[in-house]
Amino acid sequence: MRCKRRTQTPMPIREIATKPYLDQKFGTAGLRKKVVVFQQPHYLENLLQAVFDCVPELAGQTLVIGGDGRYHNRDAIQAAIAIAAANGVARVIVGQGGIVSTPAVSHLIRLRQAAGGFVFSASHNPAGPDGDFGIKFNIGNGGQAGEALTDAIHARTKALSLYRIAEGARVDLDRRGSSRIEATEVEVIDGIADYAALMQELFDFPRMRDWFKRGGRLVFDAMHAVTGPYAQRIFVELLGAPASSLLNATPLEDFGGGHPDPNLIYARHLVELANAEDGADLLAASDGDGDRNMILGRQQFITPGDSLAMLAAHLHLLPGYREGLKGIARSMPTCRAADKVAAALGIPCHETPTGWKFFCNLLDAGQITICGEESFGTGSSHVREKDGLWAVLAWLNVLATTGQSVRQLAQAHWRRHGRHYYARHDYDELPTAAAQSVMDALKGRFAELPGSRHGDYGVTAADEFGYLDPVDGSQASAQGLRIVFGDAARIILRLSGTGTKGATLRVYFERYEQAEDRLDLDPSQALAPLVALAEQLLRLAELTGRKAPDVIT
Ligand code: VG1
Ligand code: CO
Repeated sequence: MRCKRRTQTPMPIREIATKPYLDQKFGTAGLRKKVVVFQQPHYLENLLQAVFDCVPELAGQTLVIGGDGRYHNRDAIQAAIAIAAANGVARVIVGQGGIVSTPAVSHLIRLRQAAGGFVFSASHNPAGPDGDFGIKFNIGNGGQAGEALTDAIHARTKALSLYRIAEGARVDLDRRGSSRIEATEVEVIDGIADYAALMQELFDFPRMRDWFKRGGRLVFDAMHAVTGPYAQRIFVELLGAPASSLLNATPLEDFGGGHPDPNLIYARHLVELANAEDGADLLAASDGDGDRNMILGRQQFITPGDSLAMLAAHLHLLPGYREGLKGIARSMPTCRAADKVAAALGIPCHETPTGWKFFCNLLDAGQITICGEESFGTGSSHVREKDGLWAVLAWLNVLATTGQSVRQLAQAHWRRHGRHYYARHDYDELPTAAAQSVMDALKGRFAELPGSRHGDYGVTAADEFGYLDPVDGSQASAQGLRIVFGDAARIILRLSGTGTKGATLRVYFERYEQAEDRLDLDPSQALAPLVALAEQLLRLAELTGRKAPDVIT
């Protein structure tokens, strides 16, 4: 038996005094704050200690750590390793350079049977010294901690007076290999390889290689965030796409000053490329931490809700999904296109609150195979996070397998299932009271609205969405307000849970059309009557003082 030296360690484990923090509450996806907030002495340490206190099984087990490469990523990772070591974690697995995308962290947790993982990211929120930072904590199934746990962590952060840390511990994040801090083994790994291997199990790589050989053209924009190296490995090295297929593929600490949010505003240049005469066959982008995706084809933007529905309709053609789909889920504000596909396939379609964590129980219980959100999130049972590159590969595989273009696939889909025109209007950085007043005013009209008519639309229901998890019976209340006009349309209102300044009000519009001559309308014109109606019903200009939304996606 080997004898462990326990005294005179070079990196003593210290208990350091901290004050309780009151603002460490997790939102829709982790905790997000300005970088300067995270840079306060003991702030991150306090939060991490609260996690270790609330998840005692991390001691003696494996912890995965990754991040999106943004400013403060490396410092946060060093702190997390030192605190993990002081809290008895047996093994820390961290991505080289601190780079691991959110879906790849989810996969690593599952692959290495870790007890949990940290993702340091504020997703698409701008980065840099004046930007945002964030942390997500994922549990052993690879999914984000649920509300019961994050509430317990929050309670703990408000009570802590000490945290434990292996003082002075520093790991060379750029060199792959193992080292030790006290009794903890720290493994710096290639954060791309295991994820790329998983994609090769799910998708038909030879067929996609062939698609490129036959002249198929892809443009993928990594927006200077985490997916650059993944795209390089998968599209260029494994699939043989020309290197010129990739835009902004080097991760930068400030994301190049940009806003890596793949949508019609922040990835506008892709829309222009798609509309160009000689546009590529598939154009796509991902966000800061690699979990979102935007899909376009030549002359055709695919809304996230349509992407979910169209992928659901074709998924059985792809190697990892030959057995067919068990079920589909979408977040409540996501358009109901997926419901039509589920009905046609004779499988259930679940409606969940916003935030990927609500899909995880359904995925774990084997009740769904694919799920998605209107916010450019799509994913499947392969991990417990939404997965941007997965969605791009799924589309690529569908194109390669069917031989059809994105536009042909979309049009055939709408002819069969009808089309859901869709848009989201965001009012950013509102005073909290103004945002709340819009919500309250609508709630105040819930009794009178059902049965009322407004132009072409009759209200069939007006309510606040709540969710009863069919797997564990947990409940989530106050998950958004809905005005439902039967199958024809919906207007939905929610307050964001990811912002770092003021309140963000989101208004979602959905209009369904089945008539052959209404399948190819200009989306913003198709939605104009509903937008006008919302202005009347919600008094947005009056209550917010804003003439128009800040962002339309
Ligand atoms: C937004 C989106 C939601 C998404 C969440 C996290 O939340 O609406 O659909 O799951 O961001 O996305 P909210 O509460 O601001 O509406 V991301 O790419 O973390 O990581
Ligand atoms: Co994200």
